Amino acid sequence: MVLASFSPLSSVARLGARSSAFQSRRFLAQAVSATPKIQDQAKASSYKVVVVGGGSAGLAVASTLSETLGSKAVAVIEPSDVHYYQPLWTFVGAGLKTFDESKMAMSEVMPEKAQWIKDSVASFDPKKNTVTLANGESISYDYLVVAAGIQVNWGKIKNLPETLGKNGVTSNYSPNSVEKTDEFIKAFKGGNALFTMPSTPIKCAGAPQKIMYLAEEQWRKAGIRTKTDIKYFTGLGKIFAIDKYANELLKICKARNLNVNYFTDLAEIRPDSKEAVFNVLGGEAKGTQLTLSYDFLHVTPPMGAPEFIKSSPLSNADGWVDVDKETLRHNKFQNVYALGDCSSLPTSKTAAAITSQSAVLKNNLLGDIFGDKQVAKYDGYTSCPLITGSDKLILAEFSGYTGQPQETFPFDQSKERLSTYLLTKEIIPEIYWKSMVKGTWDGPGKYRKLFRSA
Ligand code: FAD
Ligand code: UQ1
Repeated sequence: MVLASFSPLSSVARLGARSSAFQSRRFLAQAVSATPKIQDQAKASSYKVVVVGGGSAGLAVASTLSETLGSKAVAVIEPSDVHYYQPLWTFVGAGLKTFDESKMAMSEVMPEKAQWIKDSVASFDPKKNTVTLANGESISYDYLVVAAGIQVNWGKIKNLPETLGKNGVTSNYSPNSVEKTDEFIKAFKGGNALFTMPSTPIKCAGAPQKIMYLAEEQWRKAGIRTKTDIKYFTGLGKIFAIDKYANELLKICKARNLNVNYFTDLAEIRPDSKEAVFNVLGGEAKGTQLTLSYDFLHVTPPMGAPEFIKSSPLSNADGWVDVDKETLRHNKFQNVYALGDCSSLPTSKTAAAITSQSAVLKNNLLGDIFGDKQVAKYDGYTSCPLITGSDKLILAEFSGYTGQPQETFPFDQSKERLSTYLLTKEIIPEIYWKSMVKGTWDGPGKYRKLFRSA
């Protein structure tokens, strides 16, 4: 395979310089029909790099790799016609953004020089350097990047699949129900409002409580707060993993009369009696169940590693793609990398984390290809913009590896602010569409260094 001439040493540094070319490419992509990007299945079945998943992580990586390695060198295997900017769903659920603003046709965001294979991966054979598609076809690679996201296990809550989107039961975690959250919040007339967070790992661990703050604000403004009881149930023992932010969140819950319950995991919904049943996982009542009636129920379902990864040789004991936490290289198969929600990286699963992870992965993979041994290392950076009202936000930024804050700005980000709210609502989505999916945003690290050195 012929590769474009490229110096791997400066691969990540040069991403920014290419951004204007990338921006104009998006408009070009909109003008061109989607079909040429979809692989003619009869042609290539072998690629320099195969990327599994065209979500936040897959596109951030595939854009740069396909620009660098040239047409036909990179394939993205992705079954969905639509790409979602999921972080916007908290705003959509509260009626602060439209659902349409969170989505883009996959054909518009798929990198122009990448081959889009519109199918799912069914299985991996890393010893033979192949993946098998759902249609039975085999695709081979020199390098594999796994970016297939997390699996949302709706069926693990009894009756959730059939009750979702009906009679006050909703979730911001599905494109099919996120607009129902807004509808049900606005239709609510008072009573019991429950918000849940499971005991499993999830994407964006702050989202289950962000929607509670936004709903409470709306009900207060609508004058029904005094006849509304709001309870938050988490399967975990803390409201947020990092104490600096958890302490502020607890103050807010206290001031706004939001009742926080730990080690209580939603197990069942009884739609006829409008009851939610929780398993108690800790404390004196451990092993018992708690049943509460609801008038509004926002569910964050349990999540886990995708089944097709869990059952593959790529997974660790918990089912995640087993990669080195610094280099993102697979611990057993040297030509395999993973990032994002499906990876074993022991940090909080967010799009923000992927900004740093993708830069590290691209540096290291291009280093393999071009024979450069300068290894980049991921430090566990992640972020959770904790929206606490329609004009305020706590911008948690930290390393999941050290548990220490890693804040970008020269002010205390644990305090609620309008500036960080506007940044998250208006500026970061622009960065996402104009830069992150085009592979030119490697996170706010350089701004953090700039502010720290000033
Ligand atoms: P995804 O973006 O989910 O993409 C995975 C892709 O893989 C999908 O396109 C899927 O179709 C594809 N795929 C799945 N199975 C296969 C298969 N078998 N073969 C091929 N392709 C496959 N993050 C933040 O940084 N900030 C926030 O404020 C924030 N808020 C959030 C709020 C909500 C309500 C939600 C749901 C998420 C939020 N996130 C936030 C998390 C963020 O959206 C995810 O962490 C991020 O999208 C993960 O990217 P990913 O590429 O790993 O997975
Ligand atoms: C970020 O870079 C990012 O990716 C585009 C997010 O995803 C939605 C985020 O939520 C955050 C907070 C960041 C970090 C960016 C800045 C400017 C602090």
